[in-house]
Amino acid sequence: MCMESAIPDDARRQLDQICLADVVVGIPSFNNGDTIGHVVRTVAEGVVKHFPDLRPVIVNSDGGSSDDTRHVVLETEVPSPVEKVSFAYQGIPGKGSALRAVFEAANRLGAQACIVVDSDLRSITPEWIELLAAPIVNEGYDFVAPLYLRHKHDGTITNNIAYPVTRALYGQRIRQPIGGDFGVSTELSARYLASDVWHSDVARFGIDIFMTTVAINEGFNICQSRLGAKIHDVKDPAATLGPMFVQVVGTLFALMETYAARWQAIEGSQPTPVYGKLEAIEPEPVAVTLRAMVDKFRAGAQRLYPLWGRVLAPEVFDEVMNLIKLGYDEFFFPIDLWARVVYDFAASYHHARSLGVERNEVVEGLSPLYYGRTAAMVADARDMNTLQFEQSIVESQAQTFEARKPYLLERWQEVDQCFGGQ
Ligand SMILES: Nc1nc2c(ncn2[C@@H]2O[C@H](COP(=O)(O)OP(=O)(O)O)[C@@H](O)[C@H]2O)c(=O)[nH]1
Ligand SMILES: [Mg+2]
Repeated sequence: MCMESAIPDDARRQLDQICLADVVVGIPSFNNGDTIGHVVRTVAEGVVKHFPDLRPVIVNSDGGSSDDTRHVVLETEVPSPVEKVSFAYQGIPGKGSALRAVFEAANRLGAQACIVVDSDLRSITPEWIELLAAPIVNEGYDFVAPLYLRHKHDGTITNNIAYPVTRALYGQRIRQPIGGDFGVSTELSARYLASDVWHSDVARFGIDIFMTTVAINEGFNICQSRLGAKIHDVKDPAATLGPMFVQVVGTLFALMETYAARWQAIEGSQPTPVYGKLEAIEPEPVAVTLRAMVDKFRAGAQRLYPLWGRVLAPEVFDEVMNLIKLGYDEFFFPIDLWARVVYDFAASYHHARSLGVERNEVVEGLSPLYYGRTAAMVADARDMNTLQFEQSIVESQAQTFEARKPYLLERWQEVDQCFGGQ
């Protein structure tokens, strides 16, 4: 196990001077100078307002920003008794390494709760602090996942993969398994730190799915907290989500190996307790370029059809190849086909060696199909508001993934038999 510290020496000394904290609020950052000041101010206001008797420390764990992010954090005034620490973490560059340092700081300070919020948030309010920390501090939960209203074009990796697959595999409905804003107990953050995963994609954007999956499978108490709307610096999936997709899905598939015995025994799913009140708000619109996503799907098909031919079941392959002939205006990608595609890729990741493919090739090979499914989802949701989208698309897709779980089991075992297993 690798035990080196993710916190540089001078920051460790600073933490040792602070000595103790009850609640640590971690803020990972990488070039967020424009937005992080608001996040720091709001966090400080929230802890003082909602937990006046607790000792709070804000920990900014930065990825070596080239803008003024850390300067802004250090210059932002916070009320007493809030303490602030800002450092450039040590380790593989990525959000996961940033959080590793946050967890280490929380454990070093003996904090009973560690909450984390993103540095590009514009919709954060002081109440978020209460909503993320109170279930841990007052009610004994170990993991508080966020529950927010996001625009239908935001969170496409969540909606099309992370949520439906996590729910179908592990039987727990956590709507935002890679949300980014969350709370953890000391026991759970210590469990994360003890895992030998910090040289994998968990050190990057695999961190969120890792945290959620471990919390579910290692018997920790989980709830979701309603935070209202998530408004942050948005990314057009076609332009910027490629590396994140590979890191999230690679980690999701790797964890299917770890917890194979558990998910194979689970049928159906159960709701996760919810904390906080439902607010009726429409999140800010997020622009996406549907054509660019269809183009990525078509280009992927041209480049990757030999891989897709190995990974996909023959009838699934044929159905997918029929989609490349569709024009932009008629483009679709049925949910049931998408579920079988994802399950074929998950099973092929498991059996990569027997199939003569690399695991990372399998994960990367799914990415253009995700663009295809996302384009179709955007088209299907054209006239829908957030709630309609939630019910007609997200929920029904998640149900399809559950209903199709026998297909995954069959594919997982079928290849085992063909190739004698691994
Ligand atoms: N330290 C560090 N933080 C990062 C890195 N990449 C992203 N983050 C932080 O992680 C949070 C989420 O990143 P973001 O790009 O907004 O992802 P998304 O909102 O989940 O799509 C933000 O606070 C970022 O500043 C990185 O490489 N290093
Ligand atoms: Mg963001």
